Amino acid sequence: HRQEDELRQAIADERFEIHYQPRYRSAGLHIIGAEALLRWPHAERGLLLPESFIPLAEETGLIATLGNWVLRQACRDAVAWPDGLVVSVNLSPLQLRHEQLLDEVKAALAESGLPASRLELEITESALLQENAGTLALLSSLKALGVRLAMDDFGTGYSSLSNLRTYPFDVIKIDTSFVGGMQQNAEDHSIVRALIDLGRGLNLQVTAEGVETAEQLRLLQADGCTEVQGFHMSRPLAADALLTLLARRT
Ligand code: G
Ligand code: G
Ligand code: MN
Ligand code: NA
Repeated sequence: HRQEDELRQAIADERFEIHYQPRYRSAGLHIIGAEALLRWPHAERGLLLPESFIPLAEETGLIATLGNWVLRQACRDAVAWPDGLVVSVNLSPLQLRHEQLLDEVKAALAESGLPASRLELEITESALLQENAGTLALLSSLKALGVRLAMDDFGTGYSSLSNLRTYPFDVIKIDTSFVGGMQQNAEDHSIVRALIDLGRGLNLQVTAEGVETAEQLRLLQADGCTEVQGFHMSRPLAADALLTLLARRT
């Protein structure tokens, strides 16, 4: 239980950081928002990435408290950004099972003063595995608040197109793995194009994630992908570094 105790203590002491990866409109590469990515600066082990502690947080139920901290901190940070920029927060599937999520989102918006339209919640399809009336009601209530909903890692895992019909998503985020392969691999490029067309047909925004090269960006622009995110434009940045970048741009 040593790791669990350590995680519990770090949550109690709020010893986490959020890094923000800018998201851009493909045409002109204007920043339109940023994705909140959780980091744990650890005294002995360095800056820990989510995959090294989110699973433990999920197993122990600590994700509820940690996820709520991320939500509140991301809203507080995003209020300082130029008007209209959207902050995207990743939700664990377990957070969608908790009835208090709706109230926590309302509270995070109210206490920060961030307009609901500037908060986007990213959900992976594993969260939607069991058709669940509670999940649909929750997502509909979040949507009714004015929050945006993004389907994350689209095309991987348990993808089902019916999720796009059932749930009120605003955005599809095309998974890094397809974007990473599109330059060398005709199949990956075909999948990316199909997802872009699907988004257009369903009136959803499409964000391509994991854009690492100028050529990938060019292909995505040519294919009509409206939004891009990735190391080619910017790595995830500490909150103050993002503010510096935004100040230089506006
Ligand atoms: O940069 P990156 O290594 O941060 O993110 C790795 C994974 O961790 C991604 O799948 C991302 O969705 C997830 N992740 C990042 N931040 C959070 C968070 O605050 N909550 C949850 N549940 N997942 C996160
Ligand atoms: O939430 P999601 O699973 O989409 O998490 C995004 C992940 O992708 C994070 O771990 C983030 O650091 C990572 N990422 C962001 N941009 C790039 C990129 O250009 N290339 C790769 N390989 N990963 C990226
Ligand atoms: Mn994400
Ligand atoms: Na993703």
